[in-house]
Amino acid sequence: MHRWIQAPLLRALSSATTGQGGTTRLTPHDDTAANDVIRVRTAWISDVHLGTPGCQADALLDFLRRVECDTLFLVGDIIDGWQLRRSWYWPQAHNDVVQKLLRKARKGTRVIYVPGNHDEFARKFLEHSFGGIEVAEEWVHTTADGRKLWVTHGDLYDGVIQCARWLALLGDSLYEFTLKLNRHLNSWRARAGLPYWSLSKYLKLKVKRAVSYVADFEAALAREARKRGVDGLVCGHIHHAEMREVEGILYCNDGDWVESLTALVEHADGTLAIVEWGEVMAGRAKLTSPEPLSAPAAAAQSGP
Ligand SMILES: [Mn+2]
Repeated sequence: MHRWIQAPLLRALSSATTGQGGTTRLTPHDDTAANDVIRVRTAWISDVHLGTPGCQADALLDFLRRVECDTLFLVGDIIDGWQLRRSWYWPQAHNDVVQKLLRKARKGTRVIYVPGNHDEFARKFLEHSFGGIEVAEEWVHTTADGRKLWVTHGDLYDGVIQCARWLALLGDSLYEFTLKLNRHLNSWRARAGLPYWSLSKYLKLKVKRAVSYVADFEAALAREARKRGVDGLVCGHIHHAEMREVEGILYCNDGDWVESLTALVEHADGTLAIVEWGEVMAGRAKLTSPEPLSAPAAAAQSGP
């Protein structure tokens, strides 16, 4: 790998595992992750892409079943209108996600839907409510410790989407192709007993970091946030969960549910955390099926 690609890639990978900005990450090692229901004050999810084969609806359903929150933000690209227009794809699990969201709204969770570019059709219904789900172009959320967070999908500050829509659509097709490749690769990896590994996430980190696309996006959003006089922002859109200071503004990206299975949550005290749900599920699988003592080790212990 070339040096100039490697350095930003390593930076990206290390910041992804350590977390920054005085915030914590919910991992399977946290006490809360082992319990059945995780209670948080607020949760943000985005880039679910219902209506596409890439959408990992089952993992999201698991998240929605286990995470209880007062307020749930749907931060755009929840339904993929771009792809549904090309070909109709709507399995039962995608219905279940919609039903689960409506049910949450009915049971007292405040659900706020901030549309993105793939579900821009929903922008026609701003200030309306569907089955208790409020639709808004953007939002300012106040955390329990009094910080103001501006909530927006982020596409309006994406140079590629704003300047060259045709390029965005081409990129979309290439992206679908790598996701398809990723599915085949991972069904092979699963058969070989290897854990899930995201090819598209890996490629995107390498390519996008190299062309400083992500950095430009983060800086543009931080500037917009400053104009609004808030302390931080929550967005999605680039399918890369992140929480760090950008130009003095707390930049939070809640990731996506096609590759990284991530969400952003706010605990009761206002602490923010990125939740890696793939890891939570893997940790739970380990907890429920403990490894039996391997034969040689058992023999050694009971030996003469
Ligand atoms: Mn988007």
